[in-house]
Amino acid sequence: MNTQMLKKRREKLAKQLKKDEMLFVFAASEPSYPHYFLQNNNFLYLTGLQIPNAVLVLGKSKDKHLYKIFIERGIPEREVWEGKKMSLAEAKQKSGIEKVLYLDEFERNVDLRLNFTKKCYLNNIQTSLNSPLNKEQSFVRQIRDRFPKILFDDLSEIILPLRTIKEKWEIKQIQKAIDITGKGIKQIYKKAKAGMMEFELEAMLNYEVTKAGLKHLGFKSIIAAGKNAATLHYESNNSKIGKDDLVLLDVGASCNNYSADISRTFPVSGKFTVRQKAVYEEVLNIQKEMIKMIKPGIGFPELNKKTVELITESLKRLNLIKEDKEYKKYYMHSIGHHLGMDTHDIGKRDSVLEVGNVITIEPGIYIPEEGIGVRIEDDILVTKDGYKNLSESIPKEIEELER
Ligand SMILES: [Mn+2]
Repeated sequence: MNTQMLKKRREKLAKQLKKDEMLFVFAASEPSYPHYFLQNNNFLYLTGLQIPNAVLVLGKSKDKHLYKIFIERGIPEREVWEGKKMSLAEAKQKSGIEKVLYLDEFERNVDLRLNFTKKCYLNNIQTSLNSPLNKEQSFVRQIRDRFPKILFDDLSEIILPLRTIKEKWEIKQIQKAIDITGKGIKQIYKKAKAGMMEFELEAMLNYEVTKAGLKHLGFKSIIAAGKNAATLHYESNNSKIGKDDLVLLDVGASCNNYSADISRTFPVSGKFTVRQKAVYEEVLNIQKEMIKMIKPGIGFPELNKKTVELITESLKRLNLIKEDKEYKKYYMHSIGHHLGMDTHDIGKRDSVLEVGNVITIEPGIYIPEEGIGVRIEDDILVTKDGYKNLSESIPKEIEELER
């Protein structure tokens, strides 16, 4: 990540701030085992820094923008155990932000500005009613108690238009994540056998991904054999694969926090049954139809409507339903979502596609009573003339899957 790119992002974001507005972006906290450190995506997007606990502050007074970043101060006695903290100079050099200070100076610094601030934007302030307050929400509370006139808003309101349009560098990261995910999927196609546990397939993927140089996946893999594939977010991956099972993979490696999101469904025996093939063909045809519709200006509502029409026809051909409205029994999600640093990337569900968006197209048909679940998902870049399928090279044709 070069600092020029980071500066441009910050400037674009800052432009949306009005006079006497401030913006706080908190880095992720240090996790404890078994979790690994995963930077907050908005913080990473704006600073390029992979350090915990830091805070980016952006302010606007008159016509001037002020950028500051606060980082942890290293304590020599602890650094013997935990390793060195990032220095002020290194944080400055990596982020391109001139003013880097230590976190113990944060409150005094911010206090001065809060006195004449009208509105603050923060990340992570929208959660759910029964979850404990996170650090951003505690900070909002701290401010609100002392400066009750200040308004608050979620950062996603103003960062969303930036993050949904991918820069060249970002597309490269997504492409790399996809290609490496593809390697893993191809290994699974080759090595999967009836009698294996689903988590063995998961291990094959993890191995390929780490061997190819990516440290982790973008989300918990779904490896679902037979009837498990009809559970949409099946993540336990803990069943034995039966000899005639279809196996549904919904997986994605992560490259610099950019995630792939690929689904493939294949017969573990190397041969579809007649019924499985019929269902698979329907889903594959729908997926291809839907991908062809991708172009700037088309919206998710329109894509969803068309998908439902096509799925309804398919379900009738498969003798699963008679009435149109019954389709919900066998197809219960939407056609896709924005993809990027978050697997289900920020981007509104009713958004209209623009050049530079990356989205998933993932129709599926799930028939629990027959132990069949099929989903096929590709990652699609919206281009000036239509689209580019970034995951085209990962086999999904029937002849490619049968061996
Ligand atoms: Mn997806």
